[in-house]
Amino acid sequence: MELMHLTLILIGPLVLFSRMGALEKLDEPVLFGPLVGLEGSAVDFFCEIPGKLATLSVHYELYAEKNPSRVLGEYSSLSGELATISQVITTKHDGRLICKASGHNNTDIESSISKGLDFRVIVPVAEVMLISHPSSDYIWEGQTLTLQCKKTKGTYVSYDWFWNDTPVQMPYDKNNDTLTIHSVSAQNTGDYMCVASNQYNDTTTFNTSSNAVTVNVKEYVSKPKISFDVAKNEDGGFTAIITCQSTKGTPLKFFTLLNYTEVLTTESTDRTSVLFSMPIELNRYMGQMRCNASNEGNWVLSDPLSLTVGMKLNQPNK
Ligand SMILES: *[C@@H]1O[C@H](CO)[C@@H](O)[C@H](O)[C@H]1NC(C)=O
Ligand SMILES: *[C@@H]1O[C@H](CO)[C@@H](O)[C@H](O)[C@H]1NC(C)=O
Ligand SMILES: *[C@@H]1O[C@H](CO)[C@@H](O)[C@H](O)[C@H]1NC(C)=O
Ligand SMILES: *[C@@H]1O[C@H](CO)[C@@H](O)[C@H](O)[C@H]1NC(C)=O
Ligand SMILES: *[C@@H]1O[C@H](CO)[C@@H](O)[C@H](O)[C@H]1NC(C)=O
Ligand SMILES: CC(=O)N[C@H]1CO[C@H](CO)[C@@H](O)[C@@H]1O
Repeated sequence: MELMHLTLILIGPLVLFSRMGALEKLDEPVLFGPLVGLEGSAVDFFCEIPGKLATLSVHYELYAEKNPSRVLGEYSSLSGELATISQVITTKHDGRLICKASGHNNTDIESSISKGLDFRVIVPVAEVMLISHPSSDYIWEGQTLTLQCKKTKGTYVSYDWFWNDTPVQMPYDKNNDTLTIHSVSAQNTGDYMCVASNQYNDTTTFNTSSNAVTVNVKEYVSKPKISFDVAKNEDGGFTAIITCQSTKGTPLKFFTLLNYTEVLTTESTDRTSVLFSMPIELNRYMGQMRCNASNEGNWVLSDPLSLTVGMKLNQPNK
């Protein structure tokens, strides 16, 4: 029993060795041809085994490395000639191509595979559309604006971005087909457009422009400043002219005059300030005036202002 076991182990490797010895392995073939092709164009790839005997018939097959179960083209070289494999280029050819050489109608010859040929298939870029996120008519300052240049067709595409017809200069993140502006400000308002392009060779390039997208950045109102002047009326009474001013903020702005919390009056304006006038009595505390500035984005209260007009009257007729 011990002995038989030992014999089997010895015989195993011997059988394997003799079978391998009977197989003739082809040398590695070399695949060559152009490195780039236009979709739909005709391209010839070539494959050969350098130094091979002319008498050996070899069958060559072209594959995409990513899909080894699908033969893209083949050629039988019966008298040692260079294998020419003609192809009409489709996106299946994009990536690493390999050539497999095997014995023509001879399974006793072990096949071999070439090194890869990195081939790029250029599909001319077409129909790009600029999509904005958020997609509303306007965006508030501080938000993130993302613009995507979405293509329908095209490979190896690069993108150029335009703002009011000039190349985008402001800081942004550019990633593939997307432009991201973090924390937009009013300066980012304008018309955006992208141009997608790809290139086949030095003279043949393709490009296509997107639609323009108008981005309107709205600003929040800044804290209003409240101040007042006093004017003397014709009838001898006095009027306080209260100014509320918010230098920043997208119109339409609303200014509300408050006596502490009580709303006295509201005005809307597309300017930076409004004037409120109010009859006052001298040497009397008229209240704690504040103004509230708002637009659709936010509202901010001013500091309070004590409205007291004391006056030493130095008029000669008094
Ligand atoms: C660009 O897009 C491709 C495909 O959509 C993706 O695989 C790749 O990760 C992207 N590149 C970056 C830097 O995000
Ligand atoms: C680029 O490709 C076009 C179309 O195939 C061809 O007519 C042209 O001669 C090529 N130009 C160069 C510089 O190879
Ligand atoms: C797009 O192509 C045209 C010619 O077809 C060229 O004049 C223009 O400069 C190209 N635009 C870009 C952004 O590459
Ligand atoms: C503001 O409120 C104070 C206290 O309630 C009051 O005395 C004053 O008359 C008010 N002023 C106006 C202008 O309404
Ligand atoms: C300020 O104005 C806004 C918008 O009109 C309003 O919602 C808010 O209550 C006001 N604030 C005060 C303190 O009156
Ligand atoms: C007899 C035999 O197997 N013939 C094959 C030789 O190879 C070609 C392809 O190159 C086949 O079409 C034949 O059937």
